[in-house]
Amino acid sequence: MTNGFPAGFRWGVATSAYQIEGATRQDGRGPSIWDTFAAVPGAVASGDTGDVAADHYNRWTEDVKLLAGLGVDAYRFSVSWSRILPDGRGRAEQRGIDFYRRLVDALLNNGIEPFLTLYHWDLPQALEDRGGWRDRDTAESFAEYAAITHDALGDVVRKWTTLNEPYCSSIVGYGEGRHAPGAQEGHGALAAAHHLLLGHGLAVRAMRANSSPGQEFGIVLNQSPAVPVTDDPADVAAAGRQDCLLRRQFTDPLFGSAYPGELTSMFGAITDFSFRHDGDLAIIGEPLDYLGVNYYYRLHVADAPHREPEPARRTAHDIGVDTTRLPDVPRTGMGWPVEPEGLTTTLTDLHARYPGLPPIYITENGCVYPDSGDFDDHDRISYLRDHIAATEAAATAGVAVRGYFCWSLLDNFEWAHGYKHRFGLIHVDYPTQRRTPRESYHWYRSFIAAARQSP
Ligand code: IFM
Repeated sequence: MTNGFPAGFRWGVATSAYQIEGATRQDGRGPSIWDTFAAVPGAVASGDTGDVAADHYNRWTEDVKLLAGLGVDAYRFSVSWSRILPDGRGRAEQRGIDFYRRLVDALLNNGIEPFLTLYHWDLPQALEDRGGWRDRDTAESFAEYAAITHDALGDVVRKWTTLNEPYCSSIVGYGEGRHAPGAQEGHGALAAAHHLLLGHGLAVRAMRANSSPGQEFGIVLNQSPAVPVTDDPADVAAAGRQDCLLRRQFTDPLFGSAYPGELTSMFGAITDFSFRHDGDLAIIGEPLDYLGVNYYYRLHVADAPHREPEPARRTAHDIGVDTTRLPDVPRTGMGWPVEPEGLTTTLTDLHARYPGLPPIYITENGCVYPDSGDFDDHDRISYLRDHIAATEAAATAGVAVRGYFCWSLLDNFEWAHGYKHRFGLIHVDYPTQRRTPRESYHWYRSFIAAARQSP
């Protein structure tokens, strides 16, 4: 095979704590907003919860063996804040810290580099009870948690990611209410987005102040670029609003030193942005060593009338966009359009838009298809192959891409969808917790081995 990837390119897989660990009441872990949300009737499909998930907390040694068998260079996982600080701040739980140390030690013993994410959506419930991400104090608490975790694991972990997909934690969690904490607020969602970014900047500063040479700090953003369904100016403007809410609300302050002006104008009745304080943008714009990009699909956007009668509640589902008019292309089992070229343009567009953008890792990419039951997931193999090629095309075009992480190592709790959708290279039989590598696991292993061989 030809290889357009730079030397040292990292091949990996990714997971997150709440989606795989289970053991939600073990070893002093405190409740998180996802424990609370999943217990609300109707919030998660089939009443599923993360209580057991893939029981990774108790089966991590087997999972590290599977990682080693896959031959990956790196493993991206997240730490559960409420395992380390059961009340969100204050008293630390040593048993939680010890769990992650054992995991990291085992990864390193197998030559696998740990990529640690501090926040993958599981805010301690105690902090939500005090206002959650609507509240500026939560940003300060996050920086404290980051500093404590960094103190505990900084000698063995070099890659430190603050947040995973702050769009989902803010707009989906506090605006649409499809994710924990299940709020449907306009102002609260935008305040949450700002406080997540602020917490990120404060955390980077706190960790960097205590860092050793070779440590790197970054953030992971979901990138679903918005494409207008026609060249009608109304559709083009709608795609612009969608992109502003999902992408530029985060990338502009992180890499462009300002919020997009459109963000304040497109919500009409929301006029109170006093949660943004002087000096916040300098903290948010703290230089980063890498950007993680999660790419699954493009959004196809048409103009639509506002659906909420109450303008003060306007949020993601009420910025006057319709994202249901999909093109005639193959779709995954979740109905997501398969458009690998969207990954290439996402990367080249970021590169062009933000001079000084740090190097990029593709920190998530993957898919679900109906389970055939025989572990022969050839559709997933095609999806991965085409998206890896799309990543390579961006690298060849001059984008600094440093690695690719497939989502996900194991089948897991897919948030509001529960266990229905299976993203894993490895099948998990939930009643027995038996792990069975799918064909895609074997394909990815061979692919990585061949990529390492080729010049
Ligand atoms: O499972 C999620 C993950 O937690 C965040 N990014 C998207 C994945 C698939 O929906």
